[in-house]
Amino acid sequence: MPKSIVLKPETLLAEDRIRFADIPVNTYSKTIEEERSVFSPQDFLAIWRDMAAIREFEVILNEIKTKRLYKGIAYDHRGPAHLSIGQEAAAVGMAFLLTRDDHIYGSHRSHGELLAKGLSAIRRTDEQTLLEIMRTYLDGAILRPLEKDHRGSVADLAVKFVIFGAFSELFAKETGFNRGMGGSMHAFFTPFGVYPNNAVVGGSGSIAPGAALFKRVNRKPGIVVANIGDASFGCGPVWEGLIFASMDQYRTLWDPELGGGLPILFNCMNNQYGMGGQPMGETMGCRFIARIGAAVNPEQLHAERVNGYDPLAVIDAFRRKIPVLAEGKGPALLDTVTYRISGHSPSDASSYRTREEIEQWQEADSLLSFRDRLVRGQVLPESTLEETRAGIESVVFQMFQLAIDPHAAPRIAVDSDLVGRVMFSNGTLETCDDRKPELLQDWSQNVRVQQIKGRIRTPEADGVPVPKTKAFSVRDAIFEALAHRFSIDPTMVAFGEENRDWGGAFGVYRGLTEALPYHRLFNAPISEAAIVGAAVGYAMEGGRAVAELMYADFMGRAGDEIFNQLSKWQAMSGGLMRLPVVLRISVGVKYGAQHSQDWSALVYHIPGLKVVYPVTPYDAKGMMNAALAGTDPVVFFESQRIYDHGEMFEQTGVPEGYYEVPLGEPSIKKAGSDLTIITFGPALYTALAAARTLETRHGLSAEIIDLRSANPLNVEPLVESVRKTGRVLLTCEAVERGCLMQSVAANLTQLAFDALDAPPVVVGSRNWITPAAELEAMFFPQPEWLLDAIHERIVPLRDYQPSTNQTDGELARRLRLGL
Ligand SMILES: Cc1ncc(C[n+]2csc(CCOP(=O)(O)OP(=O)(O)O)c2C)c(N)n1
Ligand SMILES: [Mg+2]
Repeated sequence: MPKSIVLKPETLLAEDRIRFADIPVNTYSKTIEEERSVFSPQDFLAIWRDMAAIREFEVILNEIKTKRLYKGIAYDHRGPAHLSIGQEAAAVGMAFLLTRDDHIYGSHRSHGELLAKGLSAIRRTDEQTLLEIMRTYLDGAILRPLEKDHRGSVADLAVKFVIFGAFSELFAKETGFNRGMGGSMHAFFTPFGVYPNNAVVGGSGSIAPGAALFKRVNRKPGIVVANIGDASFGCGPVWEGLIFASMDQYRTLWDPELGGGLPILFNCMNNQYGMGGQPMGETMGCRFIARIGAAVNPEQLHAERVNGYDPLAVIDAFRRKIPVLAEGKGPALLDTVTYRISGHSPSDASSYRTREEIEQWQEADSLLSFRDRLVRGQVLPESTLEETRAGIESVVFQMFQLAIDPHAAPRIAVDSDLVGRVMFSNGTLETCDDRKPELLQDWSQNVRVQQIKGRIRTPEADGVPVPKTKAFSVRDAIFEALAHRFSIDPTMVAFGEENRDWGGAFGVYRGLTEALPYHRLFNAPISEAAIVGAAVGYAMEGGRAVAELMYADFMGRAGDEIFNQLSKWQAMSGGLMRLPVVLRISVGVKYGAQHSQDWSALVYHIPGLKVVYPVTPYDAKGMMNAALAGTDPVVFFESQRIYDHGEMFEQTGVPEGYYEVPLGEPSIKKAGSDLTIITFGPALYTALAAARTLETRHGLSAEIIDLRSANPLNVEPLVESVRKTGRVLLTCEAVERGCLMQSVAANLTQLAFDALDAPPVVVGSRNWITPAAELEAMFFPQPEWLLDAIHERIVPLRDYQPSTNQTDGELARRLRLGL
């Protein structure tokens, strides 16, 4: 809580009532006559055409999925197709007023939204810009097959481009918007403001607020729309996203010049069903999604329910909500009622609903009713409407044929390393924007910087080891790297729980509160999913974000955001997106079962994440510098055990200036010849203690190598060391079963088998809960465990009496018991 907000008992304990305002439900009632003064005949025709385009697109997919045939053209589409037949008016209504600066995020059922937004963007973009976008996007790969036979306007060409790019993406073609790497559920096209769609339902709920944050912090125009299904409002990340997006601080504590509340509209595409579950009446109790607004803030998120079967009602709602967001009064929530006439997927037998129900919605079909209204209101003659419909249907059909043509639209080459090439962007980016970074003070005036100045950066001073109280610590090292990048990159923001006045839960950010304005460093709600999701959205829009989880044990709360979002979007975008996000995760000790776990193996297992765990000040600063200069997501583990540690290895000390330690290079912390000990995390210090005993009492010289980075990892120095010593022990503080050292051990067995005198041995923590602080020595690897394991399983030590059981037999016994 910032000191500027003073809490008084007389206010907080005073009697009062919470009052709610009415939430409008389907209150749109304009006649077509009234709307004629708002829309031109071209507008009406455009709405109609876009709805017809989406319908045809989805009908084709439905036919080829169910019959593998459409109008005599055979095609077998193996991937998914979650269709939105019935939802066209909701999609077109949503997109109609949006500009290219307005960005939409969606779900697995967003073909319609993608097309609607694309077609709407074309209408709002001049020919020159359209041509430029089409010519430069993927170096013209989507445009080329369309250009040669095209007769007509640039806008017409762009319409083909959108439909062809979408079909191609679904069919995993090189001409897809994301080179076929995203597919049906993830396709997007940012030049027209279509941002990632998410197959993990509700995924956009936590990501889109980060996009809106980017717009506010970097003063970018436009709003963000998060299109989310009705059933997905049951997802935790959606709730977290709502809370994150509606924090008071945007309006109470941030510089008013930034514009206030986040410009985001949560738009529920309320098609009445999940897959088969029915949110209203069965799986949820709110009856109206719009009601949720009343729970979030006093403005009730300006929520209302609108008739999503009428495109004009939806457009009317957007026309009223956009200024609300522009005025900084966001976020907003729309509950757009529609109906999915199609099955969840083409294989859906609709066993959860009656035929009569579907028929009633078919009768109320938004295309038919809109056409009838236009005809009856004498806005446009039926013949014009039908001609337009036939025209766009023919374009959609042509684009389908072109997208399945292996010459015009080749399949992405499955035998190449295409996927491998886009897993990481591996770039260097000094700054994401060239604006002057906003700082509140000169660093020389900063109290933390002044404190650090007095600290000793070398292992020894005057010939004696530097005491912790005087040492430049791991905590200081991370601070220095962050301060450096904050001074260079104006887009860089850091957020998480207790990040600001508290100074970060473990003091890394101390001093930054005074140096940075609120919008560059802020406290987030206890919403781990939204913290990581927002960092993803922020980076998708072009910024650099540092998100923090207070304990590794909380990764589960942000599981999807770490495992499916942060890790995957660079590759799922076909390499078009960079995600410069550093996710700082502190690893606890002394706090028991749910606050003292090293979960590095979880992220190590997930492709698409760089995973590092530096444990010396020199490495921490150099690796944080490298992470913050890069363009990939980096999960940066920090051990609470060693935040205070000074430098023990770099004799010349930790440089005051900028330097990088490349991610992926292990570091030999102690040279040796008889045995290699590989460590990850603070186990380095345990290994050092063990190595001292080995040397002084047993005459064995151990080489100690700190991995520092688990992924990527250059194994060459490890192999070289093992080839020299013939023996290797690997240790870390994660529980032994499935820890990432097991993979490293397996790799070394593979790569240096012939040089090994004994199998690689892994010593981790016990496969238990982390017990109380007083009992931790039973749980975390101790120096004597390492000695015992070496003695029992690698090389017998002379005159040695083990104090713990580290034998093969004990290992087998524990495995049998699951312990
Ligand atoms: C986190 C997650 N849980 C479950 C699913 C499986 N699933 C796919 S679509 C769907 C229904 C989603 O319903 P809703 O949010 O209303 O969107 P709609 O499909 O109706 O557009 C489910 C449960 C998923 N993709 N992601
Ligand atoms: Mg639904």
